[in-house]
Amino acid sequence: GPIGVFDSGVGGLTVLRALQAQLPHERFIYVADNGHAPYGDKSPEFITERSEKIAAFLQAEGAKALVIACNTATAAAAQQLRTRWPAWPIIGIEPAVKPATMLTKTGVVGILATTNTLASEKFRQLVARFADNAKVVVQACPGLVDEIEQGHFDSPRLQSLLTEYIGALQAAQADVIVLGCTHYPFVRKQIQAIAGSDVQIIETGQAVARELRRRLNEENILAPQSSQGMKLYSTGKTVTLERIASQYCGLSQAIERVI
Ligand code: DGN
Repeated sequence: GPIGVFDSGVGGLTVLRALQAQLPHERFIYVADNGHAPYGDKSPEFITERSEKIAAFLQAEGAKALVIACNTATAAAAQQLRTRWPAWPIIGIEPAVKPATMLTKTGVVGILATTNTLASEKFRQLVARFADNAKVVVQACPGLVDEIEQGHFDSPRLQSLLTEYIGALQAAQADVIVLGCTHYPFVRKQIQAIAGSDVQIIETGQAVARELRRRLNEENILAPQSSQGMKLYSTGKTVTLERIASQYCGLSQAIERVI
């Protein structure tokens, strides 16, 4: 079977890129829940309900494993999904706090993520685990996902949001910035330009791909050489999604509207 992947919208495509690169013989099905994006300001209950619905759809499509390519949905729903499908390999994504604390020279790491991710119990526990290694400063980024979801990677609004959010982390002396939302890698260059070349930026797609490979291996369900394929679904408008998928991820197939 294929690997099911979902996000609130285009963000998970940055994870999908990494999954494809590390697992080129796998088939993938991606669901962008852009009919309900952004997740950042929705209630955890709503996000969990959407996540369950999408997971059930991917399960019905025969997905042999599930990747929650969204930090916000992982924080809100991963536990519930694992309870509902205990035998299904489910891989979530969370901000790369640990690697950041190992890289910092100032002793301060900055996390950019959605309001929901930062407010979650899961994130609180993650930070607590590395509290002895470095100081963790967080910055919620309202508005950022909306801009990226619309494909506005160079808009004045995006620039001003980034300037504000990155400025707050730098004022706190952060020298490592963690992209704690899968949408943000689309504007990594813009973030680097504002932060300056002394600041290191960390994203999580590669780590998720390694974890997925480890799980597939462990379960003995890695695909044979021959299988390959990609199916893209959307719960909302497909025009911008198609443009971003093809322009930034080399995925030029038509996107089908579902659930
Ligand atoms: N891409 C999602 C994440 O990683 O948190 C959230 C995007 C959103 O809908 N706010």
